[in-house]
Amino acid sequence: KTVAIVGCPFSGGQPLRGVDTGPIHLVEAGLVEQIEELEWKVKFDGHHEFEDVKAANDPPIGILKNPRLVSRVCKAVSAVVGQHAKDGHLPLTLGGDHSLAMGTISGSLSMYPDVRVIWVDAHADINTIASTGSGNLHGMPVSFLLGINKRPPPEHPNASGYDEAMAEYSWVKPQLTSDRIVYIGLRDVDAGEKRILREHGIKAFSMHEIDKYGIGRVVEMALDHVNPKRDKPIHLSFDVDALDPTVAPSTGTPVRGGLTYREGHYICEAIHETGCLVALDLMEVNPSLHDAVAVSQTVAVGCSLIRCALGETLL
Ligand code: DIR
Ligand code: MN
Ligand code: MN
Ligand code: MN
Repeated sequence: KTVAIVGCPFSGGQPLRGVDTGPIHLVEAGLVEQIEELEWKVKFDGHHEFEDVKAANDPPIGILKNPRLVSRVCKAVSAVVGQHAKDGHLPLTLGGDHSLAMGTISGSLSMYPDVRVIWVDAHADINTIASTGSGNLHGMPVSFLLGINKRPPPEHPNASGYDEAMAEYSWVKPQLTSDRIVYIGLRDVDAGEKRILREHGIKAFSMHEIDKYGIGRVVEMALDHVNPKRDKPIHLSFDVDALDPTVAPSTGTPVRGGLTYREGHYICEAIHETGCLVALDLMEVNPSLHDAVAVSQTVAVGCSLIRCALGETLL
């Protein structure tokens, strides 16, 4: 049993600096030692350096920001995560912003073509080239993984850039299918994203369903949807902003009304219990936001979620 930590100090998928220091803070808080206590071997050779993939000239494509940088970083992350998976390790990717999941999930798919994705987030991150309002690629990774980017109409701001953007992201094999991803924790979904979720029949458990059924039943229903026999590999992509901002304040796009401390942990514990977890992402910790107390609280909860997904139990 080996966890391979992939530290990704990267912020190019969104406008706020600081999220690139998330992985450094998580490791400095003692994450490696904490995972070792759970009887995993831990492989960590320092944080990823993306200098070699930095595009010299990276003007927006339409309204997409840092499009070449995000693409190249994610492509590099995909190769690293894919290699760890092939080595038989469990890749644990520390973000960094959530655009990185294009890389991590592509990497998982290269080893496990039938991987199931559980996406825990306040946001659906499924905007397309045609639907994005912000042009921030951390709001878009799922659309590339699903291969649902259609050409926008000619009057659209991204219309003229469509071919260039699709060429830049052509390395992302659209291998994920809409029945193999499930969301938990949503509460800030753009109108265009709601349409996409409906159009593709993508299962999502928002905070409304969590209030209605409780987190226990929601996780069970989510697993029943993507993994009814509990025999398929699972990639858990956890955006720390799924948690309520009172629990995880230091993140770039906090949204009120989120998961409680226990609800977040329960998700990780229940996924561990399936025995199907093959890859884990912990994303969007931004240690430059709010005071030192908020930062250490957010970093600590990030470490704690990771430990639970890797088998820490209460008893
Ligand atoms: C919004 C916000 N849907 C966008 N997305 C965020 O920019 O596409 N994702 N914050 O994490
Ligand atoms: Mn390895
Ligand atoms: Mn996200
Ligand atoms: Mn989010």
